[in-house]
Amino acid sequence: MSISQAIEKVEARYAHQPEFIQAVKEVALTIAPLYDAHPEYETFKIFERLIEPDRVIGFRINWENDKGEVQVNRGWRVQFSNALGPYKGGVRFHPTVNQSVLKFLGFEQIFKNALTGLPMGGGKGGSDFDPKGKTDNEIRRFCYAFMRELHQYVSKDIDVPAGDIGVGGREVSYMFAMYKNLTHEYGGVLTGKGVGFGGSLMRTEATGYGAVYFLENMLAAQNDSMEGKTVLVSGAGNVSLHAAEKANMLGAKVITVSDSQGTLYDESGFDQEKIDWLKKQKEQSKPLADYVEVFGGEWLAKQKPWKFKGDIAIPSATQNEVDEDDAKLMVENGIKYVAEGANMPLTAEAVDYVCLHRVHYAPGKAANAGGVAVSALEMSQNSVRQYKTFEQIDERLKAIMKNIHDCAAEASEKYGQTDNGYINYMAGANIVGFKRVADALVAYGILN
Ligand code: NDP
Ligand code: 2IT
Repeated sequence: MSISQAIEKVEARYAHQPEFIQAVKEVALTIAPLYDAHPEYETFKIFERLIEPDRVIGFRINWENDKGEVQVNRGWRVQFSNALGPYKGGVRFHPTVNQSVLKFLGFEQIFKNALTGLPMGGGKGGSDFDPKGKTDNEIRRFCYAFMRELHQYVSKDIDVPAGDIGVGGREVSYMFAMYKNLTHEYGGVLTGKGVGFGGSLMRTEATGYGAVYFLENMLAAQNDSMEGKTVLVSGAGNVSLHAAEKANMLGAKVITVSDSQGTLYDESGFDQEKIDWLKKQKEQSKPLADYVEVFGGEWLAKQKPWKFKGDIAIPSATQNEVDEDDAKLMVENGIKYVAEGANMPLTAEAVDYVCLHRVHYAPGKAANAGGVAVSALEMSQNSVRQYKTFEQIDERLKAIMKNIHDCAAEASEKYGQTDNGYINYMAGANIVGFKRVADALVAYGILN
């Protein structure tokens, strides 16, 4: 079955899973030069195999709210591919979670994890549980109930979940506690654990910092740097605020963050004091809009950040947050670099638009791989039962992000995707990630 036939099959079989189709098509349409150069991939039906997860585990989660009322949610774990290591990927708690979203995330995770060069397969999990407005007791009861189901399917050598939207250090700790309670095993089953009971230093910062390290490499490839650049960030969660923090540390000026309620604009830029305030505010689930009373700036209810002028955009909230109209605004407003902090924040049309206008574009599976890379470092620290310093992890993270950048850039050149100095990071990253997984699958024969 050719790649185009495989796409047709996915479209017919999973017509009700648009995000999954979108993620599959992006990979399919960019790996053709690699596929053509490796006839064994077709013989072994590698693409056809990789678009079907090893398994999708679904379950029901019963839990009790503070009023003692029984609540019912749905949960899943998509174990996509363990060709390169244990299934690895985050857990998302958000009302929009469904199988399409988790399959797109799990599919991308296979290639992202391969790009890190560390031994991890790809997976993703989550629930349609909405953490908004829930008390700490309710979050705890939900996390316990979620892991009561999930624990049967995961372990440090089988499948290692972590955080994602709606799941941070607090939730991982509750889930880890339940896993330990049920299995009597104190190991590296989840990453993003608290530092002091198995967590790695820098895991919290890793995705946002890593995205900015990736940007530094993109800029360096154009003889440019972060210094003095104006940056638009979307989202105000873990990835966004750490991306803003690192960009600020490197001398750039971040003028926007946002959340599901709107955009916060501060033309003087978010310095460390303001970022610390934002972190605290979001941690307490309080409105971003309160910022204006404390520091000034402007709150734009129900608006996105892309109407402002800038050099760099780091969309870091959620999938498909940037549509073609937003991409047009970015180009009009002078954006020259887009690094995806979130997974698939640009629609396919938005990607086409920015690339057509020669905006340097780093897809999430390359730019936001720093989080899962430090998760892999957490797994290895758990295995040897020794911990590295913040500086040691930071050095590793920088080296990993540089390596991902350089491998993607080289593949773009090698497979004829670089056009007059314009590097196609999407094609490069997909080719490198896909090749690593495909070569392992060919070596295994037809198992996996
Ligand atoms: P958080 O839960 O910490 O923050 C999510 C942020 O995005 C919040 O500001 C939230 O706003 C906003 N947001 C979420 N959904 C929507 C929506 N439907 N519309 C508008 N805004 C929305 O999540 P993370 O920072 O961890 O994750 C952000 C993105 O980064 C996701 O795509 C995730 O998959 C990706 N990612 C995360 C990694 C990690 O290590 N955490 C690693 C790699 C990628 P509000 O607070 O109002 O809900
Ligand atoms: O999308 C992602 O890479 C994550 N949410 C982090 C996954 C992980 O296992 O650290």
